[in-house]
Amino acid sequence: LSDRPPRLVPVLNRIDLRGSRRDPRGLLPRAQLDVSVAVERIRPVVEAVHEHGFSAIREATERFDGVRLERLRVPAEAIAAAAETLDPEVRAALLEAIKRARKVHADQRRTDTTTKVVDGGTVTERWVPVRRVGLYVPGGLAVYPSTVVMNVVPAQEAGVEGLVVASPPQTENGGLPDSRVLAACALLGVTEVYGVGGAQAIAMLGHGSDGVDEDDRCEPVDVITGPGNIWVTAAKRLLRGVVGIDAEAGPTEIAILADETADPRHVAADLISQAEHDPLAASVLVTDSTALADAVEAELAVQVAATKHDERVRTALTGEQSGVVLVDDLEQGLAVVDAYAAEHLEIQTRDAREWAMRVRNAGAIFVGAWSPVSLGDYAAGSNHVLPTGGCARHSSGLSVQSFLRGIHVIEYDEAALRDVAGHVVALANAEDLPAHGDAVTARFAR
Ligand code: HSO
Ligand code: ZN
Repeated sequence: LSDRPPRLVPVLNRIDLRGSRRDPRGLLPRAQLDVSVAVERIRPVVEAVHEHGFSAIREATERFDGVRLERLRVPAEAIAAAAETLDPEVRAALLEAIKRARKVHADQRRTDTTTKVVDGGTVTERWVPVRRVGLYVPGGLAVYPSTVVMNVVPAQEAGVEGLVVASPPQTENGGLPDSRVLAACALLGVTEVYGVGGAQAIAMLGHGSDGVDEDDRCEPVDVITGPGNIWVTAAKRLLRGVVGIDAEAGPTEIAILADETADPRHVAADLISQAEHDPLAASVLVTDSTALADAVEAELAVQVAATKHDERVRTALTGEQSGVVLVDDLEQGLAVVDAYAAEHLEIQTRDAREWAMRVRNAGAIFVGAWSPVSLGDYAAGSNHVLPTGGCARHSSGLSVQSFLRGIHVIEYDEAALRDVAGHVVALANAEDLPAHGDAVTARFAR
C-alpha cells in the first residue's frame, strides 16, 4: 500500500437489493458482449483461411498483428532456446504449477464402466480421448504461460496424442509467440507450436492449412480450447460443429460474497487483481454489510492508485459491468451470486465452506481468507480456463472431461435380445417405424 494520495477514487456502482423480492437476474451488472456481430466480421477471414491456407493466414496476420510471417510453425530450436533462457524463478514456479495441476487433473481421469443390464446384456461406457487438439493461448495486454499449463495438462491427462498450441506472434520476439509461452510449451513437452493468433489461428486449427513447406503444414484438429479475445471467441463459435470447442470465455470476472468478517484490504486487492486483466473485466462485491462496502471502497481508492496497471483497473472497476450489490443477508447474497454465475466466486464470510457448498452456479469457488483467485490463476492445482458471462449456469471449466468422449458399447446375446424383442417391436410400432421392429424379429424368424 502506498502513501501517495489517491488520484481518482474509483466508485463502484452500488446496486441496493435490500428489501427487494425481485429475481436478481437482470438487476446485476454485466456487460453485454455481442459476439454475433464479431462473427460476421471474422467470417471472411475464416473462409479465406479455409480456402487459401497459408497465404490467407499471412495476410490476416500482417493486417491484424502487424507481423509478416515467415512460417506458421515455431522452429524446435526456438522452443528449446526459450526454455534455456527462461528466468529460473519463473521456471521453478511453472514446474510447481504443472505438478499441482497434474495432481488434480489426474484424478479427473475416467475409467470405463460395464453395466450388466440383464443376463447376457451389457452396456460398457468407454472413455476415449479425442485424437488431436488445438490449444489457444492469448497474447494481448498480458502474456499467458500459465494458460499453456491450464490447457495442456488436462489434455495430456486425458491421453490426447496430438497436442498443438497456437499463440499470437509478437513483434518484440521476432515474430514468434512470447518466449515465456514457448518455454512453458517446452517444460510440458509440447513441440508443435504455431505462431498464429486471432480468428486466423482458430480457422487454421479447425480447417488445417498448408505452410511454406511440408514441415510447416497444420493438420486440422478435433477440439479447440482456450480463452481469447472477442475475435477468437467469434471464430470458435463459427467453427463449432466442424470441431468441438470449450465454453466461451469472455472478459474475466470475479464476484466476492462477503460479510462483515471479511478483511476489506483483501477484498479490494482481489477485486483489483482480476480488473487488471482487461478494461472490460468485471469485479462484483456482494455483501450484507454496508460497513464492509464502505471500507472496501476506501481501500480501492488507495490500492488502485498504487497498482501498476491503474488505468485499466480503474476503467474495469468503474464500468457498468462492475459494482457492489447490497443484500439483506447472506441467504439473499447466495441467490444473487447464483443468478450472476461468476467465472470466479470468492466466499469471504463466516462458515465460508458451508456457503460455498450451497452455491449452484460458478466457474470456480474460492473459500475463505486464504484462497484468493490469483492462487487459482497460477498454482492451486485447479484450472483457470473457466466459463464467463453467465455460462457457468450450464458449463464447466476446462478439465480432462473436455477432451474425452464417452462411447457406449452395446453387447447382447441371442437370449437377451429375444427376451426384450417384444418391447422393441411395441415401441417401433408406436413410432410408426416398423422396420425397426423387423430388424429384431428377422433374427428369430428362421
Ligand atoms: N484470471 C484469468 C487467468 C489468468 N490470470 C492467467 C493470470 N494469468 C482467467 O481465469
Ligand atoms: Zn487472472
